[in-house]
Amino acid sequence: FLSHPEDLGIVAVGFSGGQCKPGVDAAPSALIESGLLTQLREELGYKLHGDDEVHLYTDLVPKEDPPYRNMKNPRAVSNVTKRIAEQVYSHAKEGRLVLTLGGDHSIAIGTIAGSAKAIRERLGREIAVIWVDAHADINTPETSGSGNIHGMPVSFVTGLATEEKEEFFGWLKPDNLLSVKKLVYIGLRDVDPGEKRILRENGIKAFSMHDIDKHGIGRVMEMALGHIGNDTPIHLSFDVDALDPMWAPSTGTPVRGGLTLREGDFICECVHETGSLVAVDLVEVNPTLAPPNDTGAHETVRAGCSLVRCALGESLL
Ligand code: 4U7
Ligand code: MN
Ligand code: MN
Ligand code: MN
Repeated sequence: FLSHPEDLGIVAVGFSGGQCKPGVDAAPSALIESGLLTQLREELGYKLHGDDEVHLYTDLVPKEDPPYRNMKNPRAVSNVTKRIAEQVYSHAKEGRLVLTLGGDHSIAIGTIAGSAKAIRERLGREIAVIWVDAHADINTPETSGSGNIHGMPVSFVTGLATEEKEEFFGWLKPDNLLSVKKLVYIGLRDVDPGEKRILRENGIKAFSMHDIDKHGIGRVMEMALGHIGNDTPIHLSFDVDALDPMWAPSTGTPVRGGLTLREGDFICECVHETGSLVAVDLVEVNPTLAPPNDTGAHETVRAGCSLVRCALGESLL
């Protein structure tokens, strides 16, 4: 699905407005400083495209941004994700694989909107999304208990949540949307009651940690990719909190009982192996959330780098 499989578009998103804890905006710099982009260039042979800048989007964050329909920072998140959608779209339209480094998971509203539209226009195809996360992130503004938009991105990109007003995600058009039939979750273990109802009522495919314990990650990946079907462009959205806090403690909403680092890497390798990958997001790394003198932040950044390298083909022999 890529015109130039060795060309990689990079979007570095230093944005934390989809939730309340500062620090997740520092992740792209931390990942880059630990050598991620150099590794992709020198070890994996990618040609990197991008503006070599970690975007902070400060010009898009209004001074006053009171809640709307229970959403916190709604104008900021809407403005920023609209801009991210344009950035991802412009890479994907050129036939590049797109790597977005978050940022909190609200940014996936932008990444998916951008890749869905580009793949539609370029190939006349719908994308599939593999959402790897402890959480389902499919609250609507009305079902959300927290009001944090990083718990809602899937409801917006699937059109389950809608809003007319341009300044509150009204810019999302049918071209930007993902079909609920083409969505698969892996790693779920902390799903709100309202989200469970949404998953059930829409027949959304989800593999929880229970399913991984029962079948093993190998069988789960066969089933997940089988659900999507061969020959479908894949957007991988990886929330580092899918990993067990043992491997990725520095994240805003850690949940025990998660994936091992090796299981996370394996998921990414399987997605790479399909040859159908068109976009990858790595989100929710928060290098500031670790006790001082603790190795947690370093370990989390290292885990994030490993996941990205696996998705981009490091394990190929
Ligand atoms: B993340 C939560 F209530 N469901 O909506 C919510 F448990 O991107 C958590 O997956 C959302 O880290 C977590 O606030 C969002 C909560
Ligand atoms: Mn999560
Ligand atoms: Mn998430
Ligand atoms: Mn989280």
